[in-house]
Amino acid sequence: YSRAGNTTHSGNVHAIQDDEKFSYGTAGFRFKSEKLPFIVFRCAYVASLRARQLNSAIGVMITASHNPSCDNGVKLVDPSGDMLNEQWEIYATEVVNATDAELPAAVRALEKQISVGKTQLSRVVCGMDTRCSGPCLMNAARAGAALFNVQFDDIGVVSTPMLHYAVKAFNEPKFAEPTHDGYYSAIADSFKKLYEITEEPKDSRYQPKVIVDCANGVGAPRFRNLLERIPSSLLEVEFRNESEELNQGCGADFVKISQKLPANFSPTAAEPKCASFDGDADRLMYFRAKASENSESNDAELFDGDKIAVLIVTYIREQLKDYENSTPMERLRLGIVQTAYANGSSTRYIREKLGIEPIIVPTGVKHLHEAASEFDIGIYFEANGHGTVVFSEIFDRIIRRTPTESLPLRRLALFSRVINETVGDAFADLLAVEAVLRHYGWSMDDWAEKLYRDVPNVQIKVPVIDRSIFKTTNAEQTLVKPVGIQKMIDTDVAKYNNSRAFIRPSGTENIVRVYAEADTVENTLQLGKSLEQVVL
Ligand code: 16G
Ligand code: ZN
Repeated sequence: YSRAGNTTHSGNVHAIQDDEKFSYGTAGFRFKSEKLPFIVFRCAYVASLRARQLNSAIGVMITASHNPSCDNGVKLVDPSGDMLNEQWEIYATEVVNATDAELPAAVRALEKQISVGKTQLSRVVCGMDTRCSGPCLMNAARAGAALFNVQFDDIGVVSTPMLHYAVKAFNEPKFAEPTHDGYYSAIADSFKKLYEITEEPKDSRYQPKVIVDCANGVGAPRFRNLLERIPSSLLEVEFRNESEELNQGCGADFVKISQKLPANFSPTAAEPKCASFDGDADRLMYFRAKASENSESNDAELFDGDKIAVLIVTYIREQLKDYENSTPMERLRLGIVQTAYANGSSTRYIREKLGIEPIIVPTGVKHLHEAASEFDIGIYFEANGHGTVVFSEIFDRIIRRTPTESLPLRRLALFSRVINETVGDAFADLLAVEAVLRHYGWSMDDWAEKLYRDVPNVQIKVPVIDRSIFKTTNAEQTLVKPVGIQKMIDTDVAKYNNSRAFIRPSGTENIVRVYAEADTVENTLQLGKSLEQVVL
């Protein structure tokens, strides 16, 4: 697994030049799959060091999420199921970037730097998505972990959130059993119990049926396994896009960016409630066919991460009232975290109607997760459908572990266990959304009308030669470099009503992203186009 001997899953040597450098980005290392064997090998070794340092389980996830099937990637997971510590991202980058000749010295230096405590609990837990390069990379990971004699657990084909969950479960046995079954039953059992103590309103318009676009990824087999534990009378799921080309014309990312129906969804058929996973099932997007005179139109009406977040926060706040009324002194702090991509209407609604000041942070789960962890109940969602709710120890003590007669508080405790608090999880989030819609007796129409309406928005990808010249501040909403561009953005934005826009470099692709909102669809597209010209 050296750079020189890097061998692809089809058995060809694909040497990596010494001067080719890589960096641990928002998605870990993610490239064409042929580059990955030596990277995964070295990352698993770094994971084993981290495991020995903390005497804990560390996760390695092999996935490239919504990217095409020829890509793959690797990402490390810290003991509590969180993203890897930042200093260790730097170590991982250094180890991967060492030449074959430099590697032994780099490794010795690192081994000297970290102090190793007891080691009997140290292990590397590795999962992969459905890509055909996965098994070869799993072998690379096993070999990397073996260098330092750390136990290696191959948990097979899993969604990214299942791997995060398993890592936490290995480290905190009370949390759940660290197996596929442990994950399925913890979530499904909580969903069923929550169902039992939730009374659907008499005039309910809720439909217990969802059509799910699996992006031809890991969501198909694993969500089927989870649903085996939930009777179809409680929730019926129809599966689409299970085994064709991964992420091709489908999946949560496709639906969000294109605002179109995914492959195999027809605009004419009665498909009232649909949802889309991404390739590794850590993102969820609800949608339905957009009402239109043109029966050929493939436009989708989105119920994205913002809509899901607002739905969930509305529910949690309502359940929490009971507690606040009975214990006015000890408040639980409820917070909500978004990024600049959150639809302006959602941010305004949260601020003005719910009376909560949303926190805006830079793109990337680790920023959202960290900010949400400041609260007793921290809800975070990216507009692209990645999000979850995190709970503090105080919440755990007061809500989960204190017996109560209060139905709202019992519901809240169960809801917190349906949610996968380690990371955004398409399966858990879908079950959480269904539980809330049923609680309110809501149809998709109700969900669309009773909260807020999106302002029109557009996202454009602009290819650039070097995205590193673009520098932002103010949670990515202001460009400080190249000098002068922000002024041009401001001038364009000022021409429209209710408008907002920003340009930021992607953290995952060699492009910059333009985001624009305005009062009408036409104006939004115009604003987007003119901003594209600013970058080109
Ligand atoms: C990664 C991030 C996701 C973010 C996306 C933005 C994680 C686990 N994933 O997929 O949260 O929305 O990158 O990509 O952090 P971009 O920088 O290309 O816009
Ligand atoms: Zn993903």
